[in-house]
Amino acid sequence: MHTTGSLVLNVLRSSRLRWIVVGLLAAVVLAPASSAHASASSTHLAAAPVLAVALQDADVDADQADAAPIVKRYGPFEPASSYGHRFDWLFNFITILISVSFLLVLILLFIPVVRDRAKPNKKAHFDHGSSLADKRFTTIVSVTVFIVLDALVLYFAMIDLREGYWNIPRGEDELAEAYQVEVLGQQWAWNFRATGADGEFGTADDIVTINHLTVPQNRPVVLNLASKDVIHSLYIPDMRFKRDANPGAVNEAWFEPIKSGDFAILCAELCGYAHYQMESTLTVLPADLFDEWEADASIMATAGYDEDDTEAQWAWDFRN
Ligand SMILES: [Cu+2]
Repeated sequence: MHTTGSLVLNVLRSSRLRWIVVGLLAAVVLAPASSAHASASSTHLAAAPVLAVALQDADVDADQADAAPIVKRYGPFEPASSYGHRFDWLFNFITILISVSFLLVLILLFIPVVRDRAKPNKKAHFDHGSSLADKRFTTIVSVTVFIVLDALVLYFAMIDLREGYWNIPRGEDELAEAYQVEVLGQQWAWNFRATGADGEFGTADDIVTINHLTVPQNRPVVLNLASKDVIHSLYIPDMRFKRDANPGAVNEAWFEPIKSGDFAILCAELCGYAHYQMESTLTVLPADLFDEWEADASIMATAGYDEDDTEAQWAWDFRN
């Protein structure tokens, strides 16, 4: 207790540390006040199409009512997409590679520290390593490390990108099997649009939702991403998926869910003070349930379609 007390006193005596303590206390006191302000401003989103709210309610019915709530996890978790294991493998590979290198460097540093430690009558000798032999040794070690670590990681990363992340289903045959979605980011919500039963974007039966995307299991989900205002980034950790949504451009991406259930969707680009409100839900339904859901949602969308609501008609020609 005595040492804890004197430590606190020492901290308060040091002027720089004192300000850090004051800052931390201020952060603790002010944090609840600022989040209250943010949620008060979220009422702006009430202007979003009524249809989306209706659909959100609709897909929580019957089949979804007993679905488990999203579990907040902090730590490694199994990928839920067909290419997720690739990125996990690469991540583990890099972690092991740099851990081994780190240990090796520590050992190499430790050997001379122990071997050449201070002894009576032994004087330290300073060497700037400027001889030709030293330069040669340094060059060989640097080039070897670069080739073994960086080039190897780059090589595996390129394979995963080419065969996984960049391998977007293209062409009529592949697209016919895929589920197409247009994603429009805005401060602070995700707008999702699917074609509905007619397979065409920009028609009355488009399934438009806010902060909730429903997709089929075991079918590629092909996405077009854009933004209304600033840069956002669609992030679905379980799918090992992340892609930016930029204003003035349409980005293409894809993933294939191999597990059904509810998963978290986030925005991974700090896009303003209510950035956190973009937390959304991805629902992956097995094929039969999905077909039912799609048919229902399409009918409801047609029923709720309002020609005059131009703000809700943001579809574009799907890019692929
Ligand atoms: Cu955002």
